[in-house]
Amino acid sequence: MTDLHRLAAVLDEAARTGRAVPRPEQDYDVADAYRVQEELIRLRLERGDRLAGVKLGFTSEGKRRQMGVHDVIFGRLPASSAIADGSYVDVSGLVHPRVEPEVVYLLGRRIASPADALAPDAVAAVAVGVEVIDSRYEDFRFSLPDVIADNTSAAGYAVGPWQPHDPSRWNLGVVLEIDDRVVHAGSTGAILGDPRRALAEAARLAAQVGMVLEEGWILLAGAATPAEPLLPGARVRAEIQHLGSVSFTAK
Ligand code: OOG
Repeated sequence: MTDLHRLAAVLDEAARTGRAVPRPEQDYDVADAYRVQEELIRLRLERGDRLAGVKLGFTSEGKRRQMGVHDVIFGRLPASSAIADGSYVDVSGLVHPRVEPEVVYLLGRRIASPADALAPDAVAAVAVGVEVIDSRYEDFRFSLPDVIADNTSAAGYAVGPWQPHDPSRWNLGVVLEIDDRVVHAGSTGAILGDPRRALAEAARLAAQVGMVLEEGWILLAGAATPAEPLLPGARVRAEIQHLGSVSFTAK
């Protein structure tokens, strides 16, 4: 466990300095990786941050193929990494950021078990989002435990205007644009085969690590398309059919 504590400190430092680190040499499993993630988040909360929600990763085939990883993963979203819709975002402190379009759910109740995720008031609203991911590992290369330990590469998230949740609209067109050019297009149906499964999946993974999802938190359901490098000056915009759009500019 000492080594795992050290890994959390190394990843925390890498995120704060924007300097990539080599992958750990030690072997550790997924359960240990979630312990590292918890410790990494504890360090942030100790510095005054709070949790705004959680995220899923590798929920679409496009992302799994891009990264060569095959299981759904779960990460935590510090409130300080929120990006206001329409704002300018300083990306100079990041290592090698990428962006990806997301479906975002607003939780309408506390979810302590996968059964709670099926309650009619579990989702209060839905929005289009953009996640900024930034692996703290050199060359954006990692094993499944490595990326879990690194809080699933989470680095920032922007959420568009909240919309009423209409569960019958689950298979919607998604585009990611950079500088008014479409760089990826897909469908929300690519997320777990149906994005309505995302909340139960998040509840299952949260329960495994002894975590409760709180009312008012957000859930990023995982990118529906591969990720795209984010360079300074880029104007990023994501749109989901019927949900509207969200944008920001990197500086
Ligand atoms: C891990 C994060 C993946 C998603 O939506 O699939 C993710 C990574 O690709 O570095 O957030």
